[in-house]
Amino acid sequence: MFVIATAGHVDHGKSTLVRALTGMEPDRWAEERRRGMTIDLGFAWTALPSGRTVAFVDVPGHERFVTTMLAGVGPCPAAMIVVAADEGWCVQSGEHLAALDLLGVRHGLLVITRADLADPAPALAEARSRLRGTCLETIPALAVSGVTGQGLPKLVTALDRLADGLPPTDTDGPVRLWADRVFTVTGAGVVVTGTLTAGTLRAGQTLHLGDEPVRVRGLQTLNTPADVVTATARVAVNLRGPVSPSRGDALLTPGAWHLTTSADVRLSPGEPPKGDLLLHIGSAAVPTRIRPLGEGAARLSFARPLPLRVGDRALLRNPSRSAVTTGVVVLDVRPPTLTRRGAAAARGAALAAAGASRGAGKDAPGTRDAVPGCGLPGAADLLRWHGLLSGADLATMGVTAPPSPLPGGWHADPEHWAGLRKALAEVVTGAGDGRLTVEAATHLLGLPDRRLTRALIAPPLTLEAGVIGRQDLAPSPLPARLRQAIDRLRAELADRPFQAPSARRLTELGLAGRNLVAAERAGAVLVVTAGVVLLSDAPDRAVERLRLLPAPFTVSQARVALQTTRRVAVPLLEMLDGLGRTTRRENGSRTCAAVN
Ligand SMILES: Nc1nc2c(ncn2[C@@H]2O[C@H](COP(=O)(O)OP(=O)(O)OP(=O)(O)O)[C@@H](O)[C@H]2O)c(=O)[nH]1
Ligand SMILES: [Mg+2]
Repeated sequence: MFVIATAGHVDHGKSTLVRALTGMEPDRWAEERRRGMTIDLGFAWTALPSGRTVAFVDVPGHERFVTTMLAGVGPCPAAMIVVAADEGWCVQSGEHLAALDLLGVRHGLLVITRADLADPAPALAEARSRLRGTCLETIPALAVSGVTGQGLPKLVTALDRLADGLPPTDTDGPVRLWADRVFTVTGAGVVVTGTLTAGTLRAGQTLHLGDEPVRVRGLQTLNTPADVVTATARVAVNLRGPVSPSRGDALLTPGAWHLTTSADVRLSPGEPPKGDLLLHIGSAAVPTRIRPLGEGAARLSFARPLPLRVGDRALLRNPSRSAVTTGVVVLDVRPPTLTRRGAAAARGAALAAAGASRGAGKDAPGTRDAVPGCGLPGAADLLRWHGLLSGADLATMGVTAPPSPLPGGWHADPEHWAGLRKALAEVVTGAGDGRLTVEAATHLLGLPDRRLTRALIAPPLTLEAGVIGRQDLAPSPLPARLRQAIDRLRAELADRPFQAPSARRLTELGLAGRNLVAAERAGAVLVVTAGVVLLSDAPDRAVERLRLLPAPFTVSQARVALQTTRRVAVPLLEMLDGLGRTTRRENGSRTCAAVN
């Protein structure tokens, strides 16, 4: 299917043309027919000579309904600009063209209609000159009449050719279906309609409405029930459960989108807009504040979270005016806080330079244009800004991750990685006796994954039995008595590593007070909680055993598997939770983390 939105000044004949092409009524409301004008979005479709279906999203031309117009055009890959031969180019012809241009819509047709009322040549010449310099400059043009039908066969052929020239859709990509109509069907519940521009929808699947999971009860496309609908398509999604979406909300593939209340963007050239603004993206119009950062970049803050990706194009509009003067391209959806003096200007400069670095993402082949001469940030840019990101982070931000040499699918900026390596050497050196467990180092560096700490270990750092040391710094020798005490403890715990000795036994062994602190510092023992002392590899060994349990497991199953008492099992599990190696569920049961 091919979806195209109309555009053009009020009363120029958009709906008449859609009606003539499809035999369907795009003006659904009685009030629209009474007033002879489109107020809300209209939907109509027909088969083209090739057999392909074309669906129209018919928008209102009146300046009062510009938000509705933008909601219709926002998700559409192509536009049909309609100009009346007898009236020529008018104010909203220009405003709609500007919006399409700022959105980067570069596929379309210029249709001079009402050609039965006046010679279309002057209107065509005027429109052609207005298109010059926009991304719709070279679209084909035709003259027609929606009343007499003259020129319509040629228009039908031109629509087919336009569809042939559209880039292929990503039917495997994540779904972001912007709701452009929401209604309730008695007995069936809420239905959301929209233009599906990427991905595939299936009846029965779970989607996210914002961050709420919702089940798809049923699907329709063009009034026909379907089990599967692939992009590009007009689709109606019947949702299960007590949800109350509205126009501008998006149905999302779970986990594939980052919802954000702020984003850093590149502004289209010109004076940055000021004051209270509306951001138009997809079918949404969201109150937005702007903070210019210089060099054509700005930080936007939204009144509600939006599913945005790097490369998204959107419009900023002053709500008191119909004209859209500013377009934006999203550069970062997790903008770093700007607290230090000069941070805003530095950020502006960094954003302006985005896309220049090697490995930067080129504008994805799609139906929207990049700002000429300006690339989009790629993985290298995002890593420079964020230091460390997982492959999944990069994907939800809208950037393809290059293969990573790091474990766990992590990606690091080379400079940040070098800084972390230095910081690790420093914390290990500062640890008194120059030894630190991997767990402690992970915590001190604030790293999200112990495997990263391991990957950071390089000479002169060494790793032995879960303890990082320095080969150039001989560990300060423990007093012989303490070493003997530790050896005795090791022997006692050899068979039952989780049977922590009692406080009395620890004292007998000579492992209390300052001796215990020294032994822990040396990485020989682990104080799980006051009075519960195990060997330092206890977390690794515990996870090994817990992994063999069916998940989720209870404390008492864990206690049995670890062959210990609740006195040890409870604080040890809590420590594992804190290390991110187990996850506690609401009912108190636990699972082992996938990343360990
Ligand atoms: N003679 C003639 N009249 C037309 C033609 N197209 C539209 N009209 C008339 O122009 C008026 C406006 O047509 P619409 O199709 O409602 O215009 P529109 O662009 O959809 O208007 P809005 O949706 O309100 O922006 C109606 O009275 C139509 O009958 C045409 O090709 N020839
Ligand atoms: Mg209309």
